[in-house]
Amino acid sequence: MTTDIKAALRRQRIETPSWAYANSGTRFKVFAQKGVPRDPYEKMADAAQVHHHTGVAPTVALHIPWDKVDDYPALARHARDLGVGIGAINSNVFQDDRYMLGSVTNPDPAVRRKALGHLLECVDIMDQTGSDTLKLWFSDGTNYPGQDDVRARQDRLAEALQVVYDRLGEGQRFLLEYKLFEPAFYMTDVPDWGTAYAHCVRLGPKAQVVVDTGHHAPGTNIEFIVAFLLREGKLGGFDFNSRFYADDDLMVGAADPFQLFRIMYEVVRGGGYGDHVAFMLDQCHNIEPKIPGQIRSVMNVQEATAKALLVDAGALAAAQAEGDVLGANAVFMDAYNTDVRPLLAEMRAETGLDPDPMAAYRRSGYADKIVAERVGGTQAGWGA
Ligand code: AOS
Ligand code: ZN
Ligand code: ZN
Repeated sequence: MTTDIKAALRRQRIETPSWAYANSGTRFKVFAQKGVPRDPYEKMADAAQVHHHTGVAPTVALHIPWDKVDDYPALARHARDLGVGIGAINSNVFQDDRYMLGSVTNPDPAVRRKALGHLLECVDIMDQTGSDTLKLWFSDGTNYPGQDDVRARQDRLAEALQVVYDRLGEGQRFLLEYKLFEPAFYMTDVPDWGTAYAHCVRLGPKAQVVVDTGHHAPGTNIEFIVAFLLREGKLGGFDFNSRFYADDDLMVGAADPFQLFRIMYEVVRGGGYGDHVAFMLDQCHNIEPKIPGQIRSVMNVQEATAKALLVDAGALAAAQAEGDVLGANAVFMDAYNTDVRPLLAEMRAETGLDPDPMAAYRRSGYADKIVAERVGGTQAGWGA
């Protein structure tokens, strides 16, 4: 059993986001850190460190235009030379003045064309980098009742999604992300999984839903959404993070490790623990150092996964069939309450990694090296 679990954990792939290595903050203050990358090439180098020490983070998500370069194949080659690949391409139709009233749902057709042009450019970048996944998040929505026609906005969204869908090549897909609120306050055009799901179902198999764990109302049963989407073949992946209040983008598994376990259990139970559900991190490290922040997050996902894999499926099914409420719950909690850190340490050692990735990174001297080397130029920041 432990051998199977270790083998499954060895196969896990967790994608880190390029923007996690850049400076970030709140609308009140960005606290710049020394040694932060100055361009996408340096972001790839930092991501490679996370993979080097954990062994399970072989891809990096790009965000366009934050990671805009002249030569995408060269960026992909650079990443490959460092031991990592390009993961999902994240589009950005929320930072241009013209998107004040929306991007693909904007009442002005010229603005809609501009937004669509960007999304198509992102598919071009997928072609050039070998990425197979486009991640679509729209900040579109309205602030006041009556501000725009809610129904017409859905039509405009569907129209744009169809064009992007038709442009996807063989082996490419897009993931549609939903978010309850923000930046729009009254109405968001893709506010929940149901909306994202309905659009994806209409489009076909290359359109799937991505669950950003921070994008729900407090108390939402996210694992139910996961179970449902998996059952329908529509769960494309996760943007993992933690929230206390809203879209806080804190380290995954930090605020509510039990929730992360429950989510991972449904992933395992629903057969989503394979290649097609992408485990991506979508986090910002505002006050903690970035590379170890990502390493910690990867380890948190691994721990939740190990616990999910430990659930005794036979004993659970038997207790459930007998209507043994307390027995079933005990089987579930036994797995959650198991300390899986020794198992993970063992698994890492068996693959030639240091059993303690955090300590290994600290000892590596990489943090001091980038502080010394990365002088001059402009540090990358969230949004630039
Ligand atoms: C925004 O709230 C979403 O989480 C998106 O995934 C976004 O593109 C990403 O967080 C980068 O800002
Ligand atoms: Zn996200
Ligand atoms: Zn978010």
